Amino acid sequence: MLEEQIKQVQIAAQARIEDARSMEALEAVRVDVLGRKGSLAQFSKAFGKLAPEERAAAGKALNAAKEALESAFEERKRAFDTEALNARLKAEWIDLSLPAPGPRPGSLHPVTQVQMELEDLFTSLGFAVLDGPEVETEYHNFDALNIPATHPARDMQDTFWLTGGNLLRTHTSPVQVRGMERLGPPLRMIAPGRVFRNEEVDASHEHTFYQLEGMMVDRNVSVAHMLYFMKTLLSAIFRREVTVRLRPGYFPFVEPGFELDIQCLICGGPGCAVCKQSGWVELMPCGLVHPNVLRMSGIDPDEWGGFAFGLGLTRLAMMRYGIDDIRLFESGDLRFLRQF
Ligand code: 2NL
Repeated sequence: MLEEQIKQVQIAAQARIEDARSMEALEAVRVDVLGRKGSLAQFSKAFGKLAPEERAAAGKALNAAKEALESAFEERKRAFDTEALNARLKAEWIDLSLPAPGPRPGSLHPVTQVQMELEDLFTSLGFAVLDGPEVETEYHNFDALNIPATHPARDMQDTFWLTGGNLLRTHTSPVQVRGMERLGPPLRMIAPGRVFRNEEVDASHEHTFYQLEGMMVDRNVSVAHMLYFMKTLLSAIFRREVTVRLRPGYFPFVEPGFELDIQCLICGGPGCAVCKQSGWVELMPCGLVHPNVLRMSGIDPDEWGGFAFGLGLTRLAMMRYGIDDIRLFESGDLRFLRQF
């Protein structure tokens, strides 16, 4: 019986498809069974000898076998394709999180990062960013700032004096003196940079550190303007509203002078180790520019006034990144630097 034979061939072929262990083996089965000279094709030849009603039934069986085998073949082929793809994915994957070959990319020093962020902020508020020499004259570092010759900052203990009377600047104020001389009023400027003091070095004292001073000179500048700018600045630095208070503070170049404190960001007021149980952290000396300082740099204090402030960039970086030893900043230790 032809239909029975077709069924037998189909079952045998199905088993061979299942058993095929490679794409090549599978293809060989396909040629044997479904090919032009394959076993199914042989059946068609035998159809001529059949009676018409038998032929119809046999044809139906043959088509069914062909369809079943073709889809079995396709299914097996898909399994091989998936297997091959999985093998490639396993063999050829690359870890994109690995460092690229070649020299390792560097990173900016943490103080530089804080400095650049503040430069962007002040630029957006209309301040010019000024630079100046690290070797200064006694006049620009002290006299022009109303710092009298008897002031302790002038002592050998505090200042690196150079032979010939110049010195390593002890603050970036002389950059602002030069700014006032050159720009004239009205003006808004900041002076970020490296400063030097003859300190006994320990975990919280360095001979070399970074400051950012700023100043605005215009008509009718008051403590209210100063407070507005300081609060804007501090919210940007700490990325949230901060509560501030002003205490009187003495600096020869401002009058009145203040210490600006912020409410402790760790405990929020009640007191903790960071704020030494006071609830406040001293952050920014500031004040209205002393009339003598304006006058010495060619600005008429009867017409113009200004506020000025100082900010320790190194100290700010320590607060931001939780660094507890100031000596790390100038150490050049790559294990430290690579963390930023
Ligand atoms: C500091 C810095 C302050 C200033 C710095 C300043 C500069 C000029 C005129 C007036 Cl040219 N003021 N700078 C003002 C207030 C505070 O602090 O190192 N304090 C310990």
